[in-house]
Amino acid sequence: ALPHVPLPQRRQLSSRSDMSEEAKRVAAWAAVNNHVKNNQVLGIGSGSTIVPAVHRLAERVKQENLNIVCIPTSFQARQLILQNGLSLSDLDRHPELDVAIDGADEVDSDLSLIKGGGGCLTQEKIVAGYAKCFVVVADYRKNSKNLGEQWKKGIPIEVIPMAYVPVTKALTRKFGGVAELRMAVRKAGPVVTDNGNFILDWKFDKVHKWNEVNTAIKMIPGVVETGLFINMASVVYFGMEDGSVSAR
Ligand code: ABF
Repeated sequence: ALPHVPLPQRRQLSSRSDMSEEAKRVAAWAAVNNHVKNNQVLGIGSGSTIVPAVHRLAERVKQENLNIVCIPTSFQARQLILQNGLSLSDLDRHPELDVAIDGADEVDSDLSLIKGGGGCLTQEKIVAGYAKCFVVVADYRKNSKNLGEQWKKGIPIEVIPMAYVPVTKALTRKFGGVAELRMAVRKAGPVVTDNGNFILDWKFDKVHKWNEVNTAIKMIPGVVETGLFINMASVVYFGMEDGSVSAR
């Protein structure tokens, strides 16, 4: 059984954005309180929900004098680890992780995830894939019955730059929908990932068997990784509107 650590006091919330920040915070606290133990190697995800998780982790490391090594999933995660005084390492030295904690763009009833809205899907999938336990933290807005109900921006697919046009064609010919090259703010050029690649956002037009589609997309030459995380999450903590946490 997981050790129970009480959650922080709830604050008075005024706006909707306060509410979702608080929802992220309680989910993040629940994940760190319940899954982090001494002498672990931890994967640190990307996005905004991971920020309070890293703050809570740093607090626990300090208060409880924990020996924790952190493996980042992005440049952002690396900065967060360093700024919070945590110990930074890599998969060369720690190829097996105890726990990876990360956010998601959408979570369905089978714990299938869409990730990669922040463009870090490849490193996130690698880190989660080598962790014994993959813990997802999200606010209530990410919870859906079927993939695509909440997240309207499409499934991110990381591609090798020279292949983005043929991959777009092959993807939509095979599976329908529309795939758009993700552009940087002000559309000055494409978003370039931490791995030097581009992102296609695939807006699918029907419900697929996601496991099969994920495997098939990965077979398209030029595709590096997809933002479909199927059968990977061990548990998801949703921070709810009322400040409670619901685990699935
Ligand atoms: C990462 O950050 C990504 O996979 C996902 O796209 C995003 C979630 O961000 P947030 O926590 O800000 O909603 O986890």
